Amino acid sequence: MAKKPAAGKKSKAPADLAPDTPLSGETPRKASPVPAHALIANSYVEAQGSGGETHQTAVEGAPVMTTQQGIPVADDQNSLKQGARGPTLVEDFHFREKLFHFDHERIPERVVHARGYGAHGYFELTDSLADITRADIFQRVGERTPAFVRFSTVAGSKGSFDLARDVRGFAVKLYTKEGNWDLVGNNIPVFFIQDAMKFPDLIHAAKPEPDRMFPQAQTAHDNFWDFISLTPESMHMVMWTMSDRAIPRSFRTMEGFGVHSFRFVTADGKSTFVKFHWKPKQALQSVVWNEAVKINGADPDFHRRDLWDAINGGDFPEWELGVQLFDEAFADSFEFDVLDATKFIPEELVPVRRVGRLVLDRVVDNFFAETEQVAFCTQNVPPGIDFTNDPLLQGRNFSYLDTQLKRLGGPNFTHIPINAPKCPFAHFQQDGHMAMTNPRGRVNYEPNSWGPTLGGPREDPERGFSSFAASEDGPKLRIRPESFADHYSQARQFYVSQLPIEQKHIADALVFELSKVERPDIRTRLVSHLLNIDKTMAGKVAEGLGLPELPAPAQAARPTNTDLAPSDALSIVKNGPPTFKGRKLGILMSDGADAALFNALLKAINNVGAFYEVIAPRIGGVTLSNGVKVAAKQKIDGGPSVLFDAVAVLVSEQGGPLLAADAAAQDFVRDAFGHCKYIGFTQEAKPIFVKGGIAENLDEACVALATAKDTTAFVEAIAALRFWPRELKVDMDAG
Ligand code: HDE
Repeated sequence: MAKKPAAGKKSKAPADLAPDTPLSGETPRKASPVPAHALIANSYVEAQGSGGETHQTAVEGAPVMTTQQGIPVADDQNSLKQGARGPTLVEDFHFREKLFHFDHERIPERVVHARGYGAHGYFELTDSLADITRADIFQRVGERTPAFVRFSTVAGSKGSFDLARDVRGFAVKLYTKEGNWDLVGNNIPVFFIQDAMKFPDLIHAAKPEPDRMFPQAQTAHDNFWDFISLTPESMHMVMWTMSDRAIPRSFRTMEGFGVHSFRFVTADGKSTFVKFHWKPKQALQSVVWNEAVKINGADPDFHRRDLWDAINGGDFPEWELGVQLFDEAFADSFEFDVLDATKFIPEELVPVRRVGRLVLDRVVDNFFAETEQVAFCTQNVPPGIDFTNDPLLQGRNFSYLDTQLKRLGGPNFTHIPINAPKCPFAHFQQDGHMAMTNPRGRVNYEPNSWGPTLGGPREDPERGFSSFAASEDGPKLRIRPESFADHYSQARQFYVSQLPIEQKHIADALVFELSKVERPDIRTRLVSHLLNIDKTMAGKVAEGLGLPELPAPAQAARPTNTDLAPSDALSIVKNGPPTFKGRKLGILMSDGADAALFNALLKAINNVGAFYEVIAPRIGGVTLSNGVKVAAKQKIDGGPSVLFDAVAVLVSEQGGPLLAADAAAQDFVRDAFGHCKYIGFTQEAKPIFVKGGIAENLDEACVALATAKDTTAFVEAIAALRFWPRELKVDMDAG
């Protein structure tokens, strides 16, 4: 046996980190209550110490570490052994407890929407709906209801990257005074399928293929497009997921939708149909595909970091709650079935009435306890809100409760603080794994004869939830209604509502995805559906795929209605922000950069409520022309331009050629240009543009910065976010 060095010597425990000030964004740890006796300094001398003994002492002011049972821990560095080099003893309960707990740290990730990020906030009512619903949350203008929101991607696993091309979950838990209301929506108002029966197939097809377990978090593979091309009802949703809606710039810049038609119900039982919308105050914004691919490498946590930074920076994300209200008469006259989740109701037909605002103002204290353990259930609705017969919603009402049992391990997940109602609650459900709030007293059943004080909670026919008294009749059938049969008209309506640049992105995305599909027949089959949506688009996709000839259009159960009016609300670019507020400018700098210009730029950025980051050759920062040192947020190769909404290059005469030789700096300007971003620059930046291959093509969105006035004009201009005409010049798919 090899002789172990330093036998009998105890290795030093790592120094305790006890920073006085937490690092940015860190919440100071709350001390857990420890018994006073535990605060005695715990020091010991080694059994076999022969010089160099380590005396560990308690860190003054820090809580003493204990086991889960509260027993103070003397040594968290070494397991208990028989002799310094001997076997570890089973009696070491601290060691066993630590490993046992670690071994069980994981719970099953969500089968869909595994990767997500949550934050706390509140909903504030701005317009009363008291005449339409008895729901308590909609009664009193100005009243705030606590909220927790979790955003997510659908297909990727928990550790996947944020900028997958995917639908985003937009799940809102509202802790109302009459129980929790979970509005579990998406950032797209329609869905792939009409009947919950098909959900497992859809998800199996979208997830990594089961034999090889790739590709991760991508729909660009055979199984997905095979299923989709055999499921014409998905065509409308596919238009949305191939659009830039599926690659949002931020959770803050996307809309949310309840998708299904729900019901509002008054105290006297009158029902109004309702569709829910979340409209971002930050306006709509997405990235471009080539950028998304690069963001995933540069910062896989791009969306969660953005939300964390915005909230901690005091720029609280906000959405307005909008409702589309309609009655049976509208439902009967509408061209599509309001129970069909592959259809939406254009805002031009039924206006979106804004009735409240959702503000996210607090990040979580602990990701696992809150974001991972939050359990949304579509069936959580308070009195005044009710379901419709949408077969997707009906299926979801079963699935969500069921999935929480598996994920959280027992029926008492409502005892976890993030899931518990914040209003009084009382019932006779008891026991089970990890019960925390069993009912008190002798009585755990009803009816009982113990009277109002001892007898526990009783039902209240007045206040209690009562379902809308819909009358249903008919034979039992496994069938889709005729009224669900049109699969292409709204897909077309969505497509024709887009600006040409947005239509180009849809066709490009289809070409990209289908080019990853190995079986030519699947590619062709999908194009046969596109022909029923828009012939020009289908032609472009076919050309992009190199199809020898166009297939015949897919057989359609209903002919495409080409007369549906385009809707401006469906375009992202038409609904962009009026200013650069809440966006981020990346400033690439070198030593000697013009101090006056830099300060003017910062002032202009601050004036509009935007953010900036300095990117420099060294993380230590740069020294400006006036000798002032500026810290960098990113070293050049860690801060590529894809992370920013616009960029500026402020370099000195020496800095220009220096950075021009750096591949990361070349990429910085080349990508900013290729992604149609606005670029502000000092003349000294020209060598970088030359090496980046863009010097010859500078256009009006490449803005020279010489004076303070230039910086104000630049910050005004960048509110446009992109200069799209450039794309037609730099993209070989353009035409
Ligand atoms: Fe979900 N969905 N879903 N879904 N869904 C889940 O529940 C399901 C659907 C949505 O941040 C699961 O807690 C079925 C539509 C979001 O925790 C599961 C069907 C919409 C989230 C489930 C659908 C959604 C989920 C997995 C077809 C938009 C994440 C983990 C009938 C309106 C919530 C979980 C969070 C999560 C089932 C379709 C949104 C398995 C059966 C349509 C935002 O229960």
